[in-house]
Amino acid sequence: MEKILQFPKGFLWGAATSAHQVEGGNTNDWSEWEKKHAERFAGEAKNHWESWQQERFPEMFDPANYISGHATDHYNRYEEDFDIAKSLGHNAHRFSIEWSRIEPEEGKFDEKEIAHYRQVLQALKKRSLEPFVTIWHWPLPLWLSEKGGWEAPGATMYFERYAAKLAAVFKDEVRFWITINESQIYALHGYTTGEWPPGKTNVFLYFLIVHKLINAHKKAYQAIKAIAPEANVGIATHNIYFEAHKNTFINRMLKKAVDWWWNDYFLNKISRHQDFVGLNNYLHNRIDYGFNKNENMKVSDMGWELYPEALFHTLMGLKKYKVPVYVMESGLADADDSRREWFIKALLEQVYRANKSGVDVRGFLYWSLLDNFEWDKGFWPRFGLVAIDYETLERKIRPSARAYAEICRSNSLIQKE
Ligand code: IFM
Repeated sequence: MEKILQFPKGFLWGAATSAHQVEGGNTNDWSEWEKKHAERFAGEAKNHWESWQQERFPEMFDPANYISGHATDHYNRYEEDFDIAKSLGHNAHRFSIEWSRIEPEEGKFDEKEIAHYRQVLQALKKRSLEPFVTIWHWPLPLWLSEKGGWEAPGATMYFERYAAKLAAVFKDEVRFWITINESQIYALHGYTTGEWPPGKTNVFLYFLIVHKLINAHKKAYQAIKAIAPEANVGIATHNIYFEAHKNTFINRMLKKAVDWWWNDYFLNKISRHQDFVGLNNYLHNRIDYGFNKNENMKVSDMGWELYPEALFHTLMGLKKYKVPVYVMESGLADADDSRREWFIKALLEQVYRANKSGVDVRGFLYWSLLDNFEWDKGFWPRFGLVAIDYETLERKIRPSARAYAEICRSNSLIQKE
């Protein structure tokens, strides 16, 4: 038996990227961090990954894997990449603007780079791809990291000024602004585990930075709306489905606590300063008198559980905010493309289910359009609809991308029962 799941008219379909992960040639606090830590990351890989991962991805032992370098050279090849997106039936695309390019020196905006991103936006428009523009997807300009990054007294003001500049120069081209990508993940890795720049392990700073980011979003929201009142402004939140296994009292209480802090705290604080919620969802965390008690029946190359229902539950958790929701990221690392088609279809069944259950989901952006630089993991995880040969920079469309294209083009999914 087959059933056709029809998505709402005007639903936005596409994929996402971020500047530092695909552009190449960036100089910022992340590129400095890479140079300092590449040898260590390569040396530590044997303790971090299971033997099946070490066998399949020996690149993880090579320090070069951890240097973003020319990445996919998307900075120069965006036209070719958008042609591919268009050929795959996409009608939307999410990307980020690199702060260190726009403001390489404190208070000095680079007109050449502004012109570059204008061309990027025009290239999207020419192909009828609706841009979703992320203002900040993690790296900081060197001048700001030298002042202490988000700890610097003026950090919120610097961000507001940068966001206002983007709104002023691109107000006619951009309808959807995402101020901050995954504040939770940034604060966690930068300030508690110390795995990411600035490499701090200080819980006090962690809470301080979360609150600075809340403030930064609110200020940027107000600045953008003052310049472009019609613009839609929100964040991309990294929400996790915390499941209280067997519904016991203790598991329910643990779930309540982590939902409150991880999934809802930031969104509650900005609830009067958002026109939509952007959801990034990858994770399910089963609570059974402790966290991460997942069954892991199916996993991605990174060992993350493939549990599509997590997307339904995280979407349902956003209903209370009473604004439209866009899935800004969901996807998997799957180098041999053996699970991607199944996973995308299973995710979309959950989006459909959430829509039917009253969540106003208006778009789905797969992570990612291209294979890219996965931060401290480097290049070996392959998230792309399009495979990149990092030697030749040749692009190859994966079969799963063609299956996703049929869904995008028909605005529907055939469900086999
Ligand atoms: O690659 C990242 C992206 O930068 C933010 N969201 C999660 C993705 C996969 O880890």
